[in-house]
Amino acid sequence: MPATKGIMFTHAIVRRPGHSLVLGLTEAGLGRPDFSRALAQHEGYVKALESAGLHVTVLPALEEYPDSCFVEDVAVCTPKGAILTRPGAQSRKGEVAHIESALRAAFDTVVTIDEPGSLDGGDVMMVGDTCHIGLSKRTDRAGAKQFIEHLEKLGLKGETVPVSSMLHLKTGAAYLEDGHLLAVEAFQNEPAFAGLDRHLVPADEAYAANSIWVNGNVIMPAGFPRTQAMVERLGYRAIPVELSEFQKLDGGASCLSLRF
Ligand code: CIR
Repeated sequence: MPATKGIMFTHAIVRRPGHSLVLGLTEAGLGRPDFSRALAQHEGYVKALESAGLHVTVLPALEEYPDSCFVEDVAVCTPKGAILTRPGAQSRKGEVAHIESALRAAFDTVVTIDEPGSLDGGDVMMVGDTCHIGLSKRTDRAGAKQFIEHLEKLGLKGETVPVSSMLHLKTGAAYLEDGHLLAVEAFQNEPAFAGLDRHLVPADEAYAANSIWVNGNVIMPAGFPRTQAMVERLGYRAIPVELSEFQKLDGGASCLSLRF
């Protein structure tokens, strides 16, 4: 396992999917998720986080918000404080109020992104003390500007990256610490990532770019053998988890938790 300099996570927050999950936003064209299978996959995901050493807080399902299990989008956790976001999708804006108390219990500093800006946590990828912020269909310049101002007050930095052809920045890129970036081909020549060692996932395994580093482990979707072999060659312990029902809603390994 590479000797990681820097962060170690101790906690994660997840939210159980509700039956309304089947009504979640999607552009994947893979059909509707099966609720029972999604619930079982979510339990497997929680076990994976625990096996990577995290204490996991499981929040109750919110039936009024079909996409609310994708907790990553409603907040960004940094070592210096948490930032509550203002999601770009109208149907998701109300989710933020429901995560606030869990974050206030864990962080001394909690700040907010306010109207008119919008920002989804799935567009924020932290590399050392710099957050790369995807400008996407969900995250706009006003949201990114507020976010960068918060980061600077916390002693961190932020810079924007254009994101097209995918939902969020982390739909197609995962920082695995130690200078390693797992990414889809679209980010092959992205100047913002010039200082990182890019490991490109095969085009037919693009979904596996949405993976997460957790304390030397990489939690990744099951069924992507070449990406898994690449991750293992880099010295990480790969933890594959079944995520097919969340893939149907454009969500993956990073979207389902907040790690800190
Ligand atoms: C959405 O469209 O908002 C959800 N169906 C999927 C969110 C996935 N989140 C993420 O990539 N961080």
